Amino acid sequence: MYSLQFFLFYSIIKYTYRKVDTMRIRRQKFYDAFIETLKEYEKIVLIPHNEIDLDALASCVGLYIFLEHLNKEVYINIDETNVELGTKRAIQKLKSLNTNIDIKSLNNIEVDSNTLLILLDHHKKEMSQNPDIYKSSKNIIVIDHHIEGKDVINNCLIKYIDDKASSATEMVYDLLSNEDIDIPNYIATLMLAGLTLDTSNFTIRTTERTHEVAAKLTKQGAETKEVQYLLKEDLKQYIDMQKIIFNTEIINGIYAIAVGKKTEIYNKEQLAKIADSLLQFDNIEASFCIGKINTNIIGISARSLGDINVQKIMEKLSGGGHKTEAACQMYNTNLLDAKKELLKIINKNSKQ
Ligand SMILES: [Mn+2]
Repeated sequence: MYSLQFFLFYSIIKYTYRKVDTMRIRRQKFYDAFIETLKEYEKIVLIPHNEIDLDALASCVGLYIFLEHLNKEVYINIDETNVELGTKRAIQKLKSLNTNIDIKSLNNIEVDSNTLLILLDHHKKEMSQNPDIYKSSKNIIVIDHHIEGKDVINNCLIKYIDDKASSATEMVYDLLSNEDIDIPNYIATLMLAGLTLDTSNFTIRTTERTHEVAAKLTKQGAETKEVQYLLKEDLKQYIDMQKIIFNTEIINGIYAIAVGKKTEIYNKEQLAKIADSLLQFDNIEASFCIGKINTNIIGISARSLGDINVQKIMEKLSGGGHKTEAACQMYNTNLLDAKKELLKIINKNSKQ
């Protein structure tokens, strides 16, 4: 009995350490490669994704501070007409504080074959704020925390995708802490907002590391009241979301399926957000949000608390992802048929 207990204890310790170790080694490897690559470039443009959210902005701003510390010429490429509400507030504040963060639209930055481009919080060119930028330079680094998709950029200098990280901000924070760089108060606030947004208030994708980073940002002067202000939602969008949630059906007591309106086109993030929020209700183990993402494409976003493998369910619909986060796209069908297909798979799945 004693030796069994000892064996279990030893295995757990060994496993935990191995996990921490590989993560640490991966981070260190990226750090070394990143620093080495940076030596070859003086001018760097940071590129967030389309409809910039607070994680995309905060990771860009955090990396900006890091690169400025290394005396690089840095720009953040933002088309200010195409940003989320919280991001708009943050950019206004950054400008009023005279932080010297150089936010420029694409036609105001000279990009040539010696410019380094860094994609943050996404890994597909077509999701970038200005995909035209890739015509001028092929030197690309990707830093992202999203599950790697099929059309990821292949010929880049460094591809650092860590889907265990809560946010791109958390990944960038590692760089800053490695160099012991002081983060100005408002930027710490912005970074905490990025973490809070992507973890839906530290309820999903949150690890010990996420809490650690949040604590350190608070120590650097991040203000939770300001975070709350930045995360204030647009009431109309919220009502639209509630309307879909209102249309939720519960299957077998544990699956929640919400369906969007026939007349509305949603973006994938909206579907994901709704699936995320359905998980917070009593007894729900897995959630799905079905909606049109194009005139002839239906998207399904799936989430699970962990016991139900939504990746397997989505794979049966030619999609993919992870055990707890997955998605698929269906062509030439309608919302009703898409739901029927999904129900078939769920019913089969629960009989197994
Ligand atoms: Mn993100």
